[in-house]
Amino acid sequence: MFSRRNFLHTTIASSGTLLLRRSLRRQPTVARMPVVVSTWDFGQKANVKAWEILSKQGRALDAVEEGVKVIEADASNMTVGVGGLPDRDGKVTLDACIMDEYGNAGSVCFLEHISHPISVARMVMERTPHVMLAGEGALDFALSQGFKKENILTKEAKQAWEKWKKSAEYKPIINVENHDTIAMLALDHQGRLAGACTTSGLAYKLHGRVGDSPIIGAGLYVDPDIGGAAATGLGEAVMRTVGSFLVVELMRQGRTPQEACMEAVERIAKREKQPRDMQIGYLALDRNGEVGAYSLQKGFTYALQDEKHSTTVAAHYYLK
Ligand code: SD4
Repeated sequence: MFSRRNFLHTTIASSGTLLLRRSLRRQPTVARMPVVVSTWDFGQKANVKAWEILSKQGRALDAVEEGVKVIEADASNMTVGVGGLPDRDGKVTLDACIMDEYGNAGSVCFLEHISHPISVARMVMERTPHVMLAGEGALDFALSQGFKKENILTKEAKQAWEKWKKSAEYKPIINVENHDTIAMLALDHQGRLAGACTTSGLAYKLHGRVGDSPIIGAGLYVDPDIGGAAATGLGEAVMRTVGSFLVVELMRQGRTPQEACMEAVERIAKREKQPRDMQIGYLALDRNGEVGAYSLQKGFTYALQDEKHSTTVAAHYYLK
């Protein structure tokens, strides 16, 4: 029979377990304002640029845009902007989105010939009444705003595609060797939050395929009152679970950024049939500057910059 004594006992025991889980789940990366975090090791290079802005009391939105542009412009990086690997028809199609401290959002997807899709996404946010523009419409808009049409398929990316074509194995899988979308979250000295995410998506994808990265709530989400989250990895799995929105909503319900990332990854691990064939990484930053990161498999890293740290951190992961 249910008694008050049993009830107290159960409550104390389960809150003890909860506390233990919480302490195990916390990563020691509490940062002060301002702070910037971004996905993967190469995020460090992007953080340096973002920090130039944040350390001069600049706005988080400018920091994330300028930060990810460093990686978009880097032709040696084959998964973002210039130098990105093409789809299976040999076309480089880019996805990007951005959110500001008011929760405004802008996005472009399936965009060709433009080296800085993140800046086009920002203009969609600031200069149109819309959130998302796609394909030719996004290109027309970019050109109307003064962007130049460029060839962003580098010699190296073309050669890699030609080599792939010989076997033309259609296997757009992201695993531990094949990744690199840049997503960045920043909190500035005034506590303004912003996020940006930009990618060329899966290499050799079907022409027209759009991933999670430009989808508000999937690849990126910022709620100014709670925090922000971003995803990298196999976009289809992130989209099916509206991953970044989920992470932010879990934080709203009281989870730490770390707990929220873990729960979102666990959800994917449980519902995907072959989780070992993919990689997913979440990064979260709450409005107090606390950071969380977690991935499905070993190998996900993120870069963090604040007044005291400039570092890359290997995230904990689910599949051992
Ligand atoms: C996509 N999420 O297009 C992107 C790819 C990625 O690390 O994040 N790669 O599915």
